[in-house]
Amino acid sequence: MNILLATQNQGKLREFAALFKGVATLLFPGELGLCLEVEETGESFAENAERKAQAFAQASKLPSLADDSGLCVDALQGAPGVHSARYAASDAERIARLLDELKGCFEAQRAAHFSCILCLAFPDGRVFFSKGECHGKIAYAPRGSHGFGYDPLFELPNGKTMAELTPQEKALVSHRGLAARQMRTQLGVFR
Ligand code: ITT
Repeated sequence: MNILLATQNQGKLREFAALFKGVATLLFPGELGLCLEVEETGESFAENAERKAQAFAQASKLPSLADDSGLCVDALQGAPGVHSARYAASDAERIARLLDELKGCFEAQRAAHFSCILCLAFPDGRVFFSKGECHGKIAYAPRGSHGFGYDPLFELPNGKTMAELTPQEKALVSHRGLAARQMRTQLGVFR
């Protein structure tokens, strides 16, 4: 089955290529000369994932898989959440802003989780969802060089940040890995 990945995020693209290896043939928007800017005006990850998946499925006439994800911090009442990508202009600035907002927050107040909703949309309008969450806390300083986004600041229960995990280790525990495995199970039914 050919599936178009409805994302412009290079970090997500790399992870999906590994997560769906052998299950589906993934196509990337660039390969099809497709450049779509979908406004993420939804108030939930699910709404935004569906918006992106539907837009790409309609434009390409191919089954399209979108990921809407983000980091939810307890002490910030779930922020940055659906606004994670727009929290600041670059990964470094997003990390700096988060550290700044958590200044003075002790260990117990730094709980956070990554959330990921996947939506697979078919050109005929059918949509399928899967979900994954990964719980941990916000470190006091960034560590590690793997991954992308907030990974260097997200500390897992084993004491390592997500950016200190290899891509294979991240796939086993991450919000995206969990959601992808759930979607892969559903794809078994669709094939
Ligand atoms: P697309 O909409 O094109 O897929 P995006 O980066 O705008 O790309 P989102 O709106 O879903 O995607 O924003 C998710 C943001 O949350 C992302 O840009 C990162 O900053 C953060 N994020 C999501 N998953 C992450 C992960 O596995 N590791 C670190 N940060 C992550």
